[in-house]
Amino acid sequence: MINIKENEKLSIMNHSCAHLLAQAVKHLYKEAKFWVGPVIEEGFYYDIDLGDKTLTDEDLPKIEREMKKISKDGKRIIRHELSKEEAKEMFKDDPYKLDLISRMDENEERISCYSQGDFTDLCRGPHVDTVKKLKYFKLIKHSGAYWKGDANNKMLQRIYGVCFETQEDLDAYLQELEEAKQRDHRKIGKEQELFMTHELVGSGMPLWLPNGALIRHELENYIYKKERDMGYNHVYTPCVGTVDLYKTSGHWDHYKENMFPMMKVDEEEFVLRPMNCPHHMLVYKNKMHSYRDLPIRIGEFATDFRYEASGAVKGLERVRCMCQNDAHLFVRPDQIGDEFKRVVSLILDVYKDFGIKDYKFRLSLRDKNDKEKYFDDDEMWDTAENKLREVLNELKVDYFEAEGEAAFYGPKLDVEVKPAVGPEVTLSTCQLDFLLPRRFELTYVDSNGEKQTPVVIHRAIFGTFDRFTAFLIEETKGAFPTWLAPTQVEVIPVSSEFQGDYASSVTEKLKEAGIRAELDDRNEKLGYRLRESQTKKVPYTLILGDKEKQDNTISYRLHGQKETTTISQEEFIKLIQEEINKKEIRK
Ligand code: TSB
Ligand code: ZN
Repeated sequence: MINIKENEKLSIMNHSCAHLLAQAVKHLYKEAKFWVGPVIEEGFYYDIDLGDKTLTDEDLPKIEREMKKISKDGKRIIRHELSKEEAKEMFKDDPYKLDLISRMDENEERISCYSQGDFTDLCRGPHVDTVKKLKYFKLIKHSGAYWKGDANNKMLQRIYGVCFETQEDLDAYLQELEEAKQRDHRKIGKEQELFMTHELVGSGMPLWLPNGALIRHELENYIYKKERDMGYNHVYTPCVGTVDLYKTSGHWDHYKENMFPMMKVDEEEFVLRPMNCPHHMLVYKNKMHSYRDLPIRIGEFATDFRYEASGAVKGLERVRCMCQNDAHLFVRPDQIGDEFKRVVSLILDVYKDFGIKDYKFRLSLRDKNDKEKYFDDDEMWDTAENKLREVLNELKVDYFEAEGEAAFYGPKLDVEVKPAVGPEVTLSTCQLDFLLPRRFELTYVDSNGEKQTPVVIHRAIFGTFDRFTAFLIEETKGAFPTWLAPTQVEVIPVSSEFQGDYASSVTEKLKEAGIRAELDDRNEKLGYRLRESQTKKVPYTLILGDKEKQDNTISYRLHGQKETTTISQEEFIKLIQEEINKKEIRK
């Protein structure tokens, strides 16, 4: 999908279109006051104070019509420059614009405004020279948005839109948008009964339904086996810890705003854990280690709780209760490179198995000026960051660097992917940490009998099962490969009266062979049941009529295909078992 913000011409048009939107809103709602209207990857939005009014879906076409009218009228867009004082005078009745003016750079003496007909807005520009050039636009959606993103502030009305140079470009974009909406894991998750949410459980706390839970079990088994093969040992630890645990780790000082508040039980002060590292440090510390024992790899499918802003919470992709596919690898300094490489190969291996091709590696570094978020030890950071660069260059993987994205304890290599809707997110992560082993006073005994401090690599291949499943749903559009599909085979007798028994015995046989088969012998038309099996995206649909019953065969149809193939029951079981065992993906 095109990134409008990165396209100079479209960026200017979309910015201008945000002003056009504001002008139309002002015509329709006299009391409207405007906060900011930036260009984003998907077009533009404007945050507007409409007093007590909350927008409804019916309002957008009305606003759009007014925008068209203004555009046809064809006024020129004119830039003026004012002094700060003049600007304050001009916007004296507008607290939002006054706030913006007061936050402008001290050195910025001149402030620019843009006018079109009866509407003037504070803006750096640039803009197109006439509203006539803004013809092919669409208002996409509206939502509430707290002023300055702070839940203690007033809720403003946000309107999103997009503008193109031609009708064809706009149509193509809207079609892509529609396709993305169809792929949205929240939509498919509901249709296929994968997960649900309920306000009584809380925001960002999804419930995995049986179909979703089946997929998750398969993912857990898959990665558990890989990790066992690579020498990981798995543990179970509680999803709470005391405040003191997180004071020791540094989370209390550097990660508190992402944590749920403390709760007191008897004399102990607990927090729901946001990460599992402190628990795993204690597991390591439970006994003495020799340099020969390292690397020690402690894995866990571990539940964590994080405070995510209510506006950021999204389906399974960004949750407040998540399960990490986590592990902490305790290594000697001379093992960092090799172990890091093993993690990166595992990531690449897993992505290959799932057919994931569209991703970017991001080297996430600290922001040197942010002493609050990042532990203050420049030498330690420089060593860790350089070590990661060195390994990445050796591995010859393409990556980009991003400052301010590191964890508070160290730099990371993150894998970034693009969901159907919304900004990029991190899936896998691999992080280098010299800090926590020091804070927990971890040691191993070296070949001279001296105590040394190990280095820790934090890594999550799936990231969380939650986010990875969200991603997988969108990648596959809900048509999961057979090994993951909640129902692998739908068995449909042409008529339940005549082939019902046969269909039932075939279903049983498949189940005995460990295949997730379902019988649909409802008294519904064949066409209806076939369509439903297609909508549910079941990989194999068996259609059993008289002929099949007579010959003891089955006819199957693959999801998304029209033709049927007839083979013996045994052949079918062999074929599907092979596909499941190989974890084949069909693209
Ligand atoms: C890898 N301590 C490390 C761990 O050892 C850690 O917690 N790293 S993390 O903060 O980057 O989180 C690990 C992964 O969890 C991320 O890469 C991301 O894929 C996933 N994740 C983070 N926040 C959320 C969330 N709110 N919802 C779903 N998944 C999330
Ligand atoms: Zn960790």
